[in-house]
Amino acid sequence: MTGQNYIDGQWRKGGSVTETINPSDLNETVGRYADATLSMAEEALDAARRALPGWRASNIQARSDLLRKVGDALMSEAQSIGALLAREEGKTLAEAVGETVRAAQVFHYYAGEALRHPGQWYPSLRDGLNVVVSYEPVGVVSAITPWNFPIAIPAWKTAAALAYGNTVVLKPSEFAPGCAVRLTEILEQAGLPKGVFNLVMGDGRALGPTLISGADAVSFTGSTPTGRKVLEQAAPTMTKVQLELGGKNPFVVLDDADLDTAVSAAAQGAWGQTGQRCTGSERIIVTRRIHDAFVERMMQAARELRVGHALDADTQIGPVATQPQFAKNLAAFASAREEGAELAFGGTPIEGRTDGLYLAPALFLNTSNAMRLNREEVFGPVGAIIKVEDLDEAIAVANDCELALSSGIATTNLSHAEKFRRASKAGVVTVNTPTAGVDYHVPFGGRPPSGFGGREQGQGAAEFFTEIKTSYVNHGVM
Ligand code: UN1
Repeated sequence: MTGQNYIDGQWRKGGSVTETINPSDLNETVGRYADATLSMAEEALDAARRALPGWRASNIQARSDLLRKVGDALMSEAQSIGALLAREEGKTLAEAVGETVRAAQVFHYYAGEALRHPGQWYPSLRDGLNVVVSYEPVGVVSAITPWNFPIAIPAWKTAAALAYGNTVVLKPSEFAPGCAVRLTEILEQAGLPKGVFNLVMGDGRALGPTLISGADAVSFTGSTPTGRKVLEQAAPTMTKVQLELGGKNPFVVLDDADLDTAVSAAAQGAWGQTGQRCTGSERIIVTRRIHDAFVERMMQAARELRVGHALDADTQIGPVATQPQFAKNLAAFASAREEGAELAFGGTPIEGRTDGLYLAPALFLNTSNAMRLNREEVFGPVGAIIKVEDLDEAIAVANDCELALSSGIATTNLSHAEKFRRASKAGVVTVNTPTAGVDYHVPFGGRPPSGFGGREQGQGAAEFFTEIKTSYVNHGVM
């Protein structure tokens, strides 16, 4: 796989080249991508700015048809894009194909939303006037995306921005830009006018400030510390900001839970997709009477999970995506043990059939919220059990955390579920289902510092990617 930057309808070489490595097999280079220079990022923003008047005025049926075509192409290429995704990022082929299908569905959804974009009419307080509230494009959008969902997140930022009449500069993660290149090829083939969508690749620290100050809006997904920097960099130009950031998500298991449901949701939440989701369940809060039975079943689930090469048919947990992340996970586990957490399973590198970043899913017991393990996001396959007495203590422990993205509960008691749902301070709450895994037609995101500046997806996207115009019209008719 090779990839270049795409600026004003032209494929462009950059200053240097970044290579990506297959985390399932460190001896395999997956892609070679041209890094954009700062002046290329500026050119991309200028191209998006020039293309804006035409795109914002474009016919909504034509816009919708184009987004549908992109969705169709993503759907028909889901196997090959999924295979590239699995090779470059390391999630299993099933997860990767599923993610590509999701990206296709997102384009189809926004093909409909482009047509279904209402405004409001109000009678005025003043005789002879009425008021029209309409929603206009924000303008030039910079989308800065992470490596963990390298096709879904570029898709849901790009499709939404385009549907509401904005132009886009996408900067994917330098660790997995391949899918963004494929998406760009598809957008080009669908006939998007030049400049409406641009791709620049490279290091976010170098390109970020330009992409933020030169855009009207920036939609960023990544860590909370980086999100804070994005917000600071957006302040002087007052660039509109949408931040989807870290999680340290609690999953509560009550005495009255159905054990199968609880174990499957907790295991999927903690270890699914190698734990590399901001919505993963890292803190598993379990009431005393079910604790031992639950732990025994979680140990069994961990033992049965097959960790291996992302492309092997029987693999359930792929490798850790990058070497720096692998080292960070091991350091976090070592520090957890130093502060007294009991490592009951995994947490150590394992051998695979190839030289990959394989890590056995980790389960810690006897942990508490006071530990760093339960305060700082670990972007890896880890669940830490916190034993509590009852629902009230579970709620207190769940909410006792700076981050507030998602939270979940396993219970068969409707009132317990409702009490938790109301008390949780997270932006997403799940009942008897994992804290990770979200629908695209409803808002997604967390409260600060897990998120800032409005939700993504569903109605959230319509709000972020538009600006309100309130028009008072004196029609003179009494
Ligand atoms: C999911 O849980 O399916 O980076 C989506 C992330 C989130 C998306 C999670 N922005 O993990």
